[in-house]
Amino acid sequence: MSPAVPLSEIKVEHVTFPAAVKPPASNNTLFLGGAGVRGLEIEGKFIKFTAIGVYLEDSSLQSLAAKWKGKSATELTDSVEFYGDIIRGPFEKFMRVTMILPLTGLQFSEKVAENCVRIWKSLGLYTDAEAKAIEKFQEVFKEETFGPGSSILFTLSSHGSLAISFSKDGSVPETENAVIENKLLSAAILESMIGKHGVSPEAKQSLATTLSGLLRETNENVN
Ligand code: HCC
Repeated sequence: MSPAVPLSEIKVEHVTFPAAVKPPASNNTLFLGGAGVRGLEIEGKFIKFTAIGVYLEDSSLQSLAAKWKGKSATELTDSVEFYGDIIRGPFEKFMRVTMILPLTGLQFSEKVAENCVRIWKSLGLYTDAEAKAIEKFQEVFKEETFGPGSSILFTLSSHGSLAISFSKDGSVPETENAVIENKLLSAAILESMIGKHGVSPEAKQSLATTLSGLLRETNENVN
């Protein structure tokens, strides 16, 4: 099942997310599910740090249709379970995080690691394997710096491996910089973006709007 409506790019601040992308470490073209800003409240001011785009494999629609077809964007936005089904669904996901402000690899990876560990602990899932995976994750970012417009790319395979790539602009490189084989880490990174306490409520909202529409369009096309 393919997205049956013409998809469009999404602009977040000055950052453009194209409607479709072929991620590194994947042979598929994924569609843009949603995008939004990730900001932080600093001294009473909302500072926009990054723009996050979430892409999904076409087969996600088939996978999500049974439970979520016919739901409004608002119903989807309000459902923790809906985002859980995206996060843990058996299809590829790809996320592009593009800098609005400069960040060091250390700053970025510490924030992500903090969120992942919090998620695991809340689920009672934090074992040695995850501690090692997050250590490896932080290692990958240690020497990197990210100027405005540069991107961090995450490809989550359907079996749960995580490919990490870097790009100096919005472009998507052919090959990945590192692969970490840890399904819980893959899930936690996406969860930290669009899960219950996800860092980008705007991306969550955008996903719900896109998917509500796309799932509606699948009505006539189910096998
Ligand atoms: C995630 C994915 C992306 C971010 C995140 C968690 C992110 C980080 C921005 O936090 C950021 C902003 C200010 C800092 C450090 C990081 O975009 O000092 O799962």
